[in-house]
Amino acid sequence: MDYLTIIIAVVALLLGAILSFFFAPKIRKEKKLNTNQSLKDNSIQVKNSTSEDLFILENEISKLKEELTESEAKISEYEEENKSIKTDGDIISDSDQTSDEKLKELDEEITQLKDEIEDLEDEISDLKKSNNRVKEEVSALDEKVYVIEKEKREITETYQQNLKKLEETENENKVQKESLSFVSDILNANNAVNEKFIEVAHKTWEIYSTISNDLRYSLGYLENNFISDDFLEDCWNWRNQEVKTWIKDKRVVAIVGEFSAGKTSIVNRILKQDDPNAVELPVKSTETTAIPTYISKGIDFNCQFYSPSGDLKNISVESFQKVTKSVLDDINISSLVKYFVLSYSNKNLSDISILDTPGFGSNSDEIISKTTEVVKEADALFWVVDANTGEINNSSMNVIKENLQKVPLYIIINKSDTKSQNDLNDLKTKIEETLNKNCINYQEVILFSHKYEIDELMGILNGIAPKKSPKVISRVNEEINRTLKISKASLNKLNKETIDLNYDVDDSISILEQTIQNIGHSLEDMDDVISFEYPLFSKNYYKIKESDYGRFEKGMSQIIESTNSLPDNINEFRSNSENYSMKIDETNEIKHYIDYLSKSRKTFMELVNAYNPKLLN
Ligand SMILES: Nc1nc2c(ncn2[C@@H]2O[C@H](COP(=O)(O)OP(=O)(O)OP(=O)(O)O)[C@@H](O)[C@H]2O)c(=O)[nH]1
Ligand SMILES: [Mg+2]
Repeated sequence: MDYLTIIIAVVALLLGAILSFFFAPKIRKEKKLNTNQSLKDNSIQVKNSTSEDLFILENEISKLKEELTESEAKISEYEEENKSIKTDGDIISDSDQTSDEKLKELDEEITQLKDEIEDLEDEISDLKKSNNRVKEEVSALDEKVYVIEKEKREITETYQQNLKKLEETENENKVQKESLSFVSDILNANNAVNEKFIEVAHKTWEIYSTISNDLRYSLGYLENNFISDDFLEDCWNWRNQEVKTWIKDKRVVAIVGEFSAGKTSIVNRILKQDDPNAVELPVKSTETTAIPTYISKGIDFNCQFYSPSGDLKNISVESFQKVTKSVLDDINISSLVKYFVLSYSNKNLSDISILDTPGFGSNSDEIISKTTEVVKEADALFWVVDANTGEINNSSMNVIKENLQKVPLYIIINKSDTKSQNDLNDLKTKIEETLNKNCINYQEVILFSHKYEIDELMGILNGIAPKKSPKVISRVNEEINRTLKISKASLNKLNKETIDLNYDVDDSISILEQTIQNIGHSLEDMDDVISFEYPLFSKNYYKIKESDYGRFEKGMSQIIESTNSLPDNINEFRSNSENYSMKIDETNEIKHYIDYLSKSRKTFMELVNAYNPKLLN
């Protein structure tokens, strides 16, 4: 390769580099403009773009510097060669001259390039300065953004909290409105227009009060008055059963257990059988049933409630359905409502009355006492366990042990649809073991789900023996008759004793009379032996003949003797008279008692005969 070719290559290379540098500033300028624009738009983007620009420029400058060094090296190499040619006396050709000129031009261009590089370096330094400024601005902006974002976060948090509070208050208001409207419905409820109920309530109340007042009082005379507190409780239960048509002569089954175990769903399942449109009882995944609810057969659907004072009142189905635990949480409804009484014309309910109860949960103590109170009327209990909670827990075991062992107990493992058959078998075995370990008497453990058929469950319900109504009325009748018989026998005995005592009194009177008579006789006798003398010459005097003195002395000692016996005779008379009058009082008392008891019995018999004479059998 000759020198000329080398020079041309170097020049071309340099020209290429120079050209690229001529256009680069333009691009950079545009970039800078764009960068400034984006700075305004977004400080972070500006910062990144400026750094990128700098990076590119610095890269290009270092590349140019490398190329420049390379060119300078080649030029000096070429000059060296040129010098050596000239020194060797070679002929300098035209082309050599041209190359000198070109070298010169190249030199100039290099100088120009150096200037250009200097300019670029100045520009870089400016750019760095502006970059720093931008960085400062960006960091100031960042700070502001941070503060604004913090404020925004705080405001959002406060907003969210307020929103939550608002929702809570709205919910509370809703619940309070619902509970108020429920209480107002209850307070304004009309008495159920059920003449039969009113008549039975009235008649049985009269019978109950005759037993608890008149008869109890009249029988109070007896040491072992059979009308004890326990007997009166039996009478009250009898009266309740007579009045409560929803339990009278029915198998009463109470469904109990922890909340959300699915107790109400079991009732709904039975109600829905054969009647898909039956009014359902409220069911939720949270604590729901708030008031015990009886479900039994009636001519039509009917929604009523039974008050603690024994009134049956009507309530709308809407009011009934809006009552859940959350609605009644803050009000003590037990003073207004004892339980709801619903009737359905559902043939599955013939002879059966189901009592759905509030589940044990948050405020269990109160629920336990309320439930224990109402389940007293039941003939059997169904304890419902959610298959998903597994075991019956300790507190439930205690509730069962302490309060629910008076009638047959069945265990239902509910929601069985959510478990495999194997799991259910294991659970059943586990529950049976726990029941046995805790000495809890139970009939059987049943698997159920609201998705199952109800035949098996209904079979168990129908097999429960209804509790026998306590035979209090016939018992009262028998006891009155027995008491009257005893009292009359006592009266006869008293009459006899009075007659005997009367004789005693007569005897003591006779003795007293006799003593007094004896004294009289002695005095008369003594009087016979004393004669009054009127001598002429002396004072008057009494005299007893010596032969009569014996009589006189005898009379005297008889008088002394009789007089001495008088106090005893009087005492005997007194004591006999007292005994006699006591017997008379006793006799009068028992006569009066027999009269009173006979009258009470008469009232009682009239009331029972007017209500239901069969009760006397
Ligand atoms: N998978 C399934 N879920 C059920 C079943 N029975 C009830 N549930 C659900 O369990 C939840 C509670 O049901 P409820 O019937 O209200 O339970 P409860 O025992 O009456 O509850 P409280 O009235 O609060 O004592 C509801 O979400 C029902 O849908 C069942 O057999 N299977
Ligand atoms: Mg319920």
